[in-house]
Amino acid sequence: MSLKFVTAGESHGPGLTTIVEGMPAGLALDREALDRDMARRQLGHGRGGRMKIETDTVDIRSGVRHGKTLGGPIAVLVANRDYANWEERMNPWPVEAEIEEVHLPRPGHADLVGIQKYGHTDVRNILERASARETAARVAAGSIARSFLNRLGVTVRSHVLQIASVRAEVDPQLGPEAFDAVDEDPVRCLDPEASAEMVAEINRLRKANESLGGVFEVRAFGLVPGVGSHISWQERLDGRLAQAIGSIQSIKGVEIGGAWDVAGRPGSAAHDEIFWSEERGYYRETNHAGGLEGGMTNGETLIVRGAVKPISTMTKPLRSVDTETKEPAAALRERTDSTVVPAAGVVGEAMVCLTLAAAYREKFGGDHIDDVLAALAAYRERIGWRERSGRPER
Ligand code: EPS
Repeated sequence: MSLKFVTAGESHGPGLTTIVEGMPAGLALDREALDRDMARRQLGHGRGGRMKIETDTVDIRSGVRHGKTLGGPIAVLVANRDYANWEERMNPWPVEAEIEEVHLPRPGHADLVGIQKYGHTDVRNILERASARETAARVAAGSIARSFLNRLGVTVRSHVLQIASVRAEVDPQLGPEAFDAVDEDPVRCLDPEASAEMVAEINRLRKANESLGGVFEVRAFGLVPGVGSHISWQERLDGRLAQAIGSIQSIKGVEIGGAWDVAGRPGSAAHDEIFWSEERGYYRETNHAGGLEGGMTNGETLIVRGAVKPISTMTKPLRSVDTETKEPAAALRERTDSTVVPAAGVVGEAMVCLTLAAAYREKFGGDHIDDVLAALAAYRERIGWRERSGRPER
């Protein structure tokens, strides 16, 4: 059994679509919980005017009946309300009006390489699909995956570690409950002092027409050991997570656990020593590995981070070239966000949920959710696994 998902849609087209295939039957989905994830992706100080236009919700078109999955592909639509303002420019069919082409590629965006590769003259044919608007569809799919994981006792959370040069101090041992109020913080940061500095930095750099990058962290609690595998490169969960996080728009780096720090330590200070007690079974007192050893979960909290580059649409555009005249020109200047790091954390959660859900589907199989739960219980019994901090919510 495998879990797959695909997204379709352009930023200013009629809407986004995702199809999630491989969910077991009988899984309860909560419409409000799905819409809550959609709204969480729209949060964060530093977003632009577009977020005032959109109120993203999931419109389920197949695969679910009376709130439970049927076992078939689940199709979800997310409407683009802004399409009303773009109906001529983005219409799937020919229109009467003369539509001006975009010829000013932005450094850092897909614009220039995209028109070369796909043979377009209009940069809009590239930027519409390359846009991070697509992440709304990923979050819809990820929220379905999250519902599945929650039933298996797995909780996935995120927070912002850094915006521009401001870095938060966050205890690596925090449990899932520490994240309960993170969405109430303007930049989804757990360190109030750093949060205030991040907001000030966004305000300062926004006035200077700058965009800002940063780092988010995703943690998954309640995982059993042995999800993923050491036996082949495709099955190594660290590699799969790196691909999933690295595929998010604007991500330029992925870190598992404290990887960049660990790289500079001697071996004796880099690994998580193994202990055993009657009450806890096997456990560790540190988690430098970020919950992964040999491409498999080891039962500790999974920790994965994404480095987000500053958004490449600039209000004070960088130098570029007009692709028609080949003359020097300022890059395209469009309405934009100053920073998306808080939202990127929510997208990171979605990608981690989808990756973990896929690995759980492969390991435990099952056509009905009760089959999955029975297989999981039998496995936990076999390895003598004790309950950990995951907290089923819905
Ligand atoms: C984006 C540009 C902005 C963002 C958009 C991603 O869109 P617009 O040009 O319409 O203002 O708001 O993100 C979203 C719409 C979203 O839902 O996250 C880009 O160029 O990538």
